[in-house]
Amino acid sequence: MARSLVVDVHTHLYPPAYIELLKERKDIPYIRPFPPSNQLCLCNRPPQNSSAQGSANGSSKVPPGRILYRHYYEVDEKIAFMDHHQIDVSVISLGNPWLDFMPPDTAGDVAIKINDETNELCKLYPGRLFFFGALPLSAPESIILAEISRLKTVSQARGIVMGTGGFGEGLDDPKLIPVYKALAESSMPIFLHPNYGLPSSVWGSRGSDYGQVLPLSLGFPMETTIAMTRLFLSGVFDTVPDLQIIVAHSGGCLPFLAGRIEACIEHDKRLEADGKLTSDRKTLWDAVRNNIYLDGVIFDKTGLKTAIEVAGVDRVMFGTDHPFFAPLDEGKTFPAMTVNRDAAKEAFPEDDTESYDLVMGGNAVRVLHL
Ligand code: 5CU
Repeated sequence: MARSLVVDVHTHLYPPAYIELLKERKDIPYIRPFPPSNQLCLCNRPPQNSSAQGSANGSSKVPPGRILYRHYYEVDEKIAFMDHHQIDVSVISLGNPWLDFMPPDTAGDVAIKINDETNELCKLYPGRLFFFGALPLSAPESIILAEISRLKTVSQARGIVMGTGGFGEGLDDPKLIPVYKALAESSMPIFLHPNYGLPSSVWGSRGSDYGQVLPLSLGFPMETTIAMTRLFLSGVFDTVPDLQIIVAHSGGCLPFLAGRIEACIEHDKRLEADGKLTSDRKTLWDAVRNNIYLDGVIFDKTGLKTAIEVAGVDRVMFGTDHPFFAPLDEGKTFPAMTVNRDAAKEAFPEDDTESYDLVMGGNAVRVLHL
């Protein structure tokens, strides 16, 4: 029997133009070597502990950020990874922090350059590569809206990728409504991904002893959870009912905490006084089943089953987070692929291949028109 398509919706590529941009920078995000090593490192997010700060000053054994291996920027490495892991199609996205740091006057042109370059890379492998475009969020609104309408005509684009910062005030910022409306009208989903984590004080004075574990395993998902909860509370899904968001890392803690968030809403005097607790209000459960998709990058069947139970089997999509989570032994097989695939296998009874196929690719093909 023919194997169903496997689609990876959470997989990053920093195209060459972006790499060049980061090499020219002195502030994070940047790319540079940390002597005595001459290997280039990608420092893409603020250091969240003193060890990262120390190594940025050259005083730690572990260089900050990630060593910039070819698989971060070479499209043939992406295809080799896909072939090795039997991934048929990838919807690539620029990795964090996207274009968040760009000066307002150049962000628009850089977005066009990066998006067009990514589109050309995708076209080299017909049927196998699509992408989520990057938006020039620091530019004036007219430039952002122009890039959304342009992306609609770019052959391999299937939505946009963005972080939780928005214009700097988070995703519940009313100034973002025109952007959300334009995306909804263009049927372009947002792939929402974290970058900034939580304030480093949260990790305590010994946080650096644990490498990147705390910011990556807890900071990233909590950042996403808080951003999505604020977005929901602001009523964006009422104002823009067709907005669709694919949330990274299975929605952070959103599936697990949805009941508690709802209970807090139902017991809130301020929301009641503001007339927000009407019987026909859109609940978080409604939003998760109508506006939100979750990727499957959660690394275990327990989290994945919760995501599927909360969002529905038709709203969860497999991902790998490649090239991040590279094996420490530099081997070819990425556990980030096999563990997430196995979680999907274990989430369903063995004979329920239909559900497995939906999560592994069917949902992405349907939703993203692949
Ligand atoms: O491991 C990391 O640093 C990251 C990152 O920065 N971005 C991402 O998408 N995954 C892992």
